[in-house]
Amino acid sequence: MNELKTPRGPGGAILINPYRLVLATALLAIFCSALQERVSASQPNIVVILTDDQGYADVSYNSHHPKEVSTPNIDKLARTSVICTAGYTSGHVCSPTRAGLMTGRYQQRFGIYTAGEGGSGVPLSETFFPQHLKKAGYTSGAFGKWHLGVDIKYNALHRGFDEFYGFMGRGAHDYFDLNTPDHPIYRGLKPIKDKGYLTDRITEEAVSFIQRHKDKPFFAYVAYNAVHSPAQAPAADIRKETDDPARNTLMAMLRSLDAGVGKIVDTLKTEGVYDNTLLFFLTDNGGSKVMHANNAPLRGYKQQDYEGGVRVPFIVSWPAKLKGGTTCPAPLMSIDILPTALAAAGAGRTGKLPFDGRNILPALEGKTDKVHDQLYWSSAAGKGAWAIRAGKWKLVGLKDRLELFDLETDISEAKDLARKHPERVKTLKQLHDSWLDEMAEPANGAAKRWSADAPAADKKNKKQKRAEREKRRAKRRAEKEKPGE
Ligand SMILES: [Ca+2]
Repeated sequence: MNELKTPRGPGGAILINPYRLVLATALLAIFCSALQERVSASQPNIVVILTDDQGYADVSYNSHHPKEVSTPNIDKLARTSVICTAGYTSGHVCSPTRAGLMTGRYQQRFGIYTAGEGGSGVPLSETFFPQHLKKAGYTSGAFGKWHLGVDIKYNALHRGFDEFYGFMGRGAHDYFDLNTPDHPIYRGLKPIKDKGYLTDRITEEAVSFIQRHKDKPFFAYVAYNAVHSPAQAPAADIRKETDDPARNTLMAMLRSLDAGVGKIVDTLKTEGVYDNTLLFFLTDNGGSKVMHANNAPLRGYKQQDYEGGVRVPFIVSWPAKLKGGTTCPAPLMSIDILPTALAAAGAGRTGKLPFDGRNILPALEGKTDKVHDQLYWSSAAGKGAWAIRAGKWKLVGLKDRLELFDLETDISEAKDLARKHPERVKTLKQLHDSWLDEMAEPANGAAKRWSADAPAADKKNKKQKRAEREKRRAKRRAEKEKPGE
């Protein structure tokens, strides 16, 4: 039997053949490079499609949808996805949910309880979604509504995104006037003049991003402002589907949105990256009453902590890993998306701020039916609205009124069981109080908790606001009447 003998020099020192060393180094480099490629090839792309104020029943995969609702593209996606039947948002209005989604944390941890606070800017000390993905080699693009700070220092490009097309500060934007100097569309850090129907433009930009970055892992955050107000759709798309003209316009807006989702999914397929894309589709809060949305079978609307304000259409697709055509009943939340994406990408967290969100992949795979012990909501003292869900129980607080619901038997929150279960009410309220104690003070200086003294201050505030509104209206009227303008 031959023995491999290691060549040795005087004193037994191992002699290294320089040619072999070069060869070994080269082989190691090739091996590492192949390994790197394998790692990046296995890293899924991440796509988050966030719609705005869309009703729970304004997707036709929901069996409760009214007959005028038709979302074939969203339905097609849902059929090959995991439908999260208890998917919630961490806010009941636009900006707070976005702040939670971008950080994987309850937005109340950094003082965001209301749309005004989030729209004024999320503290720069918070780490955003794409900043966590950066080290793992992801290229990130944000498209559509930002609503996380109007000042340029809060622009998506300063929060880890490599590309941004959309509007920054407010919750709403005109769908046709894309050339408004006081509320511009941005490309990156620069305001631009654009034209088209905003829903279609957001789709086109997202599609272009996917096409340009398909060869390496990417993160596309597609935040449609549809179907938020104003109620505007291309005239040719508005049909007399119901006796409610507002609802007819909403349906036309929904059609453009659904077509956009279809184009994004088709692009992923055409480019051959669909199977290894982890895609989340959800809306940012419950359907809006003002826009005549339908949240059946849920109670309430946007701006409320009843299910109609926070339980939303929520689906997750990742054909390479998740069995489609299934449902996940575990209560989960929009703050879970970031930790889940990092787990899927095999990426570590950047910075030290702890997440409140959890990796929901085990729940999506059906390995567990529990993600959180409790879910919490609070919009601080202004409205005095808060809620907690623990298992099947939900306690909804509105000023000094407390209502308890059993969501397993009463998804519509029709039967208040607070009197029947006072001990459970007490326990849930204590849990919520402890959670709220941990949260930061509201950024706008308001109190965290509603108190009986607040209404007087509220009334005064409302009166003052009404007077200011009147003053602004009068000023606009005067300006309109100026000759030659
Ligand atoms: Ca919204």
